[in-house]
Amino acid sequence: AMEGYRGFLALLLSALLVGFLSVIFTLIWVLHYREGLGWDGTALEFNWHPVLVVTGFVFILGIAIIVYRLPWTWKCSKLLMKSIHAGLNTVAAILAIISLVAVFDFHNAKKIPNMYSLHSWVGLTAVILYILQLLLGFFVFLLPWAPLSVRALLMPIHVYSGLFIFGTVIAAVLMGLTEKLIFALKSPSYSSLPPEGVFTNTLGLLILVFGALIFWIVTRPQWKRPKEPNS
Ligand code: ASC
Repeated sequence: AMEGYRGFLALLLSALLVGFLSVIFTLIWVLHYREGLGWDGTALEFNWHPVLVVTGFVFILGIAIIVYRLPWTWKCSKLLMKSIHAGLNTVAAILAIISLVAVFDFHNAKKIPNMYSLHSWVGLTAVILYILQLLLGFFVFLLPWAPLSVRALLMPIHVYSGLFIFGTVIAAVLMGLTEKLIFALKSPSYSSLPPEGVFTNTLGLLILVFGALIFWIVTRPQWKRPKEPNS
């Protein structure tokens, strides 16, 4: 059990470090290599899109997925842990929605077409599924009214959907980084591997590694929260 605990801590600290670095890299990208942040219909407003997506939809969602795995919370009530899980996911959903407002607002101000790219289709699919997942989780698992039979039936779907959405977000992020670099890097072009290309490719790899660590942590059966007799 001690060995398992040390392994868990090593993986958790690695995930926190890589997730935190992903957020920092995104900030450095928009503040140093791009034009910075603002809310004025220009590229400064667009830049909120990657910042809010990586902070909310990648980092906070990743933490929300593994929050039941933290051994020191196992003596906390299930209701408290569900509230933390729901609260983190609500914050992530709000950031994801503001990130969409930023990009649509920027497109409309600049007369750039909306919803034509694969990035936008995959990303919007993830946001819609996430909102449905949040509502399902709230009404079925957090509020006390749903019978145990309904909870037991929907729990595997909730777990599967959560991981599917997380994976879909990471796929959308990688496509978004790619298309932004192809659009924005003209001279020197992306194909000549300028410093911004190297930096942002590295950001993409960090996000992929964060996803890999969260997926590993959450799929270890021995790291699951011990189940209470009547829940
Ligand atoms: C819940 C909860 C669980 C599951 C279980 C059904 O609401 O706290 O552990 O649903 O009861 O599998």
